[in-house]
Amino acid sequence: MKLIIGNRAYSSWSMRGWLAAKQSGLEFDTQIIPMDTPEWLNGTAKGEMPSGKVPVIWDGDVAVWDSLAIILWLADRTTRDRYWPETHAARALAYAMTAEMHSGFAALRGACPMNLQQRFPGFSPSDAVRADVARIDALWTEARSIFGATGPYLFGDFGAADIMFAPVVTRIDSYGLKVGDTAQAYVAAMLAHPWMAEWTAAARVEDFPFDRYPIAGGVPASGPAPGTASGPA
Ligand SMILES: N[C@@H](CCC(=O)N[C@@H](CS)C(=O)NCC(=O)O)C(=O)O
Repeated sequence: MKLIIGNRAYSSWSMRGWLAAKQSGLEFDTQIIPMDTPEWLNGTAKGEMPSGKVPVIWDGDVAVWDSLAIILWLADRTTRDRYWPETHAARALAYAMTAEMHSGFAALRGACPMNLQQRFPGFSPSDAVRADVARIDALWTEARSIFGATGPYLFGDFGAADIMFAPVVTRIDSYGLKVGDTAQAYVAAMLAHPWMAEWTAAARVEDFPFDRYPIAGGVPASGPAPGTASGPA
């Protein structure tokens, strides 16, 4: 399989596609297509992207684009249990919150683009951003409290819901957004996940010209990657 992604530091959707591919346990190659190059902007770099967007996974001659579709495809290719919790009630919540994440939280997404090369110590969230964060906090707390006994992730074991919320975890960290204790412990667990640490370390040293960033008000997110012994928890 070949996974096509954009800039690791900025492409939240690519992060999901990559985590989904890792979770499959299947062999895959990763191809980075830097965003906003002349070839990206004129479309010539997008020949293998049916929607003109990343991520895309090519499984033989089958293309699957969109991070959620990639999870669904890879769950079919492996087992549903690799991605989704087992009991009906847990699975219902996992499906619903995953879908809510995929189609919602526009205020948070708009105001706090994922950026793994910067932190925003003085960021002041709008009421709309606070409302999105409060809803996410409630969802995470519900999943962790009711279904999270077997491990530190939303439904205990790492799975699709964690993959879908992974970029939000990084935003809470980068923008210093306040969540309750249960959600904060979940953020720490996610940032310490080896795949999150691996992605973040690669994102920190990425050096593609990219005019959309850096974002004003940010400071370099230098130092060890989150999840390492001396990095932020
Ligand atoms: N819903 C899609 C969204 C994919 C998406 O918007 N990707 C962005 C990069 S993060 C993209 O490729 N945008 C095209 C562009 O910037 O030209 C998914 O979940 O994969």
